[in-house]
Parts: sequence; structure tokens; C-alpha cells
Amino acid sequence: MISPVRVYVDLMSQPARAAYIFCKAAGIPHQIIPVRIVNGDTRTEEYTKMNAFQRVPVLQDGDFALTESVAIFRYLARTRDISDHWYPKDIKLQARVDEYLEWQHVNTRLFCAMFFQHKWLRPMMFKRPVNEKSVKTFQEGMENCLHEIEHIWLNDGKNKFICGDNITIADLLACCELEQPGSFILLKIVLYITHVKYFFLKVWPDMMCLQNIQSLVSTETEFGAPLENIMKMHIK
Ligand SMILES: N[C@@H](CCC(=O)N[C@@H](CS)C(=O)NCC(=O)O)C(=O)O
Repeated sequence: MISPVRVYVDLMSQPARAAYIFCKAAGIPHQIIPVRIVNGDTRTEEYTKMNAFQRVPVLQDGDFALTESVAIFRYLARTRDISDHWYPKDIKLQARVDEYLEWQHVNTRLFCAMFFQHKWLRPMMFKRPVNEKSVKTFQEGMENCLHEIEHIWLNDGKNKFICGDNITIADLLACCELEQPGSFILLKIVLYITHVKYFFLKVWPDMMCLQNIQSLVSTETEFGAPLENIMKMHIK
């Protein structure tokens, strides 16, 4: 029997959340090791031996440690017995998933994360005023990216999921990245962002399967507060 993999995650991290949800949703035997970036858990000598970049997530399979969420997804899909739809073996279907996995690094990942960081996380952590110029740049990039997800990847609603009719690891990564700035809207704190609002009001509810998967995170208590609660604690 294959032993459970160990997955080091901080639920504040989008790729770590995606790795965590994937293990749960795909039924991969796993053990979650909670890590708190803010407490310096990723900077210890022991952690740095697993991940020289000192980031989450990390996968530990026996004595093999692997970093980078996309590499982790592919490794698990190739070594574990999971439903084919997550990362299809069919070369063309798999290439379609890879197409999004390549695209997202400098689109969904970059702009949603940077918008969230510049609008909220960095000013809160470093007690500095918001740099409105950076926020504007990342917000524009994020809105453009959401527009492309809506019109190109989801083909104006004709595709049920990012890569077609079935849920794949592309959807997990996309949802976790989009959830980060989206949580502003859930909290009704900030802004009116047309495309994020569109996504959450129109597209997201259609992705019922994804919503069920999301609830794995929001009902989870083993890590303490999920993202929204963590944010609420920090917002005056
Ligand atoms: N490309 C990496 C990104 C990992 C990453 O940026 N993780 C962040 C959290 S979202 C992190 O661990 N940051 C720790 C730090 O900056 O000290 C992946 O997909 O796994």
C-alpha cells in the first residue's frame, strides 16, 4: 500500500489551498501539516531543507520532497490512483489543462495575488499606506485576466469549466486564486470590481461542483480560521 503523502500548507496561501483541496477532493491518502508563514515556520532550517525557496506548498512523499503546486499536482496525478478528469491521460485533453497551467502563472496567479497583496496584505503587515499606483496596475491586470477567463477560457459560459466539460486541476488553481480578491466582496469591504463581481455572481454559482469543493475549505476547522475569518481579524 502506498503511504500517505505529507502536504505542508498554510491556508492563507492560494496554491497551498489548491493542493489541500486536490488531495481531499481526489481522495489521495494524505496528511496535512499546517504551516504558518507569519510565524516563520517556512524559514526554519528543517523546512528549508525541504524547500530552499521557503514557500508553501511542499509535498513530501517518503524521502522525496517536491515544491511548486503545479509540479505537485502533476506528480500526484501520475503516481496516485485518481479519477482521470482531474488531469486526463489523453494527450490532447491533458495539453488543454497544461495550457491553462502555463497561462495562469503570469495571469490569474500574478494579478489576483498582487492585487490582494498591494491592496490589503502589505499595508496591513508593514503598517504602510496603500500604494495606489501599484494597486491600479494590478487591478487593471486582474480585470483583464478575469475578462479573459470569462470570454476565452469559459467561452462565455459555453464551457462549464476552464478546460471544457469536466473539472480539472486548472479549476482548483483558478478558484483559489480568484477567491483571494473575491473575499473582499464576500466581506463587503471594498470595491466594485466588475469582472470579479460578474464571476462570483454569474459564473461561480454555475460551477456547483467547484462550490462543493470550496466548502471543503470554508467548513474546515483543523487549521483554525479560514481566509475570511483571518481577514476579519485583521481589519479594523
Ligand atoms: N509558484 C509557487 C508559489 C508558492 C508561493 O508563492 N507561496 C507563498 C504563499 S502564496 C509563500 O509560501 N510565501 C512565503 C513567503 O513569501 O515567505 C507554487 O505554485 O507553489
